Amino acid sequence: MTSISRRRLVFAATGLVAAAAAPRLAFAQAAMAPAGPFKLDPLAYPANALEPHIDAKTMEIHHDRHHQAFITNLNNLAKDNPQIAGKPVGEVLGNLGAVPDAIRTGVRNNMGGHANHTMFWQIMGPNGGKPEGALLAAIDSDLGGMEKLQTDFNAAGGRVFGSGWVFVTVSKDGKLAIETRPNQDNPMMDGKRALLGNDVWEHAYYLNYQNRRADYLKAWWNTVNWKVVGERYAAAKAGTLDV
Ligand code: MN3
Repeated sequence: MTSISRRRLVFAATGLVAAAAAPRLAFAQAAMAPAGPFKLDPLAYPANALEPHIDAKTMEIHHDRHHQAFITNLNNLAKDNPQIAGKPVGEVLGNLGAVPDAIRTGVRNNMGGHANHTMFWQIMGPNGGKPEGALLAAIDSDLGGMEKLQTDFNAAGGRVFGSGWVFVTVSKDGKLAIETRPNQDNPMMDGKRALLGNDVWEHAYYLNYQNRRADYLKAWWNTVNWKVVGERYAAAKAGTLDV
């Protein structure tokens, strides 16, 4: 057999396998991501990029399954209520009273979850640097500096009973505060924005930390991307930060 015909055979065999596998793969992808206006953005870094602070398996399950579930639920809600996808997320969550009664709780939980997790993936990353400039000045003046921010934020996150989030919020005039929210509520629901936040639902840390939420809260600071947080701070003050 010449090398050309051998190559053809290999190609043909590979093509057969690919052809046989294609419909099933397409079906699996369709089942995971039904058509709809809401989409899950891929992580901007590999799932293992935040190790050892957050392990790759936790990142994969958290992003690909937990966040995807919010997207799937939103797309199901949008089938009969396409208006929920017609405005920026921050606008919908900022005026939940305008959402029909029948879907308000679903939108609150799932769009809140979508917003919270979109922010969460954005503000983490490898080689996160340090806060600088106007952001650092605001942390110093409003939160008593970086050390006090971390101590108070970790304490607040430790006090969340059940599932929820701990945030540094930013008000319209740029003032920072440490606040918590239950479930998937988001500061946009009362006219503020999340500058940064940490997920203290058990799914965010249980594989690696089990019941040691305090250790997770402490280690999590190593994952914060301060460049992105600085950009979010500028956008929040300019009124252009959506989620
Ligand atoms: Mn989560």
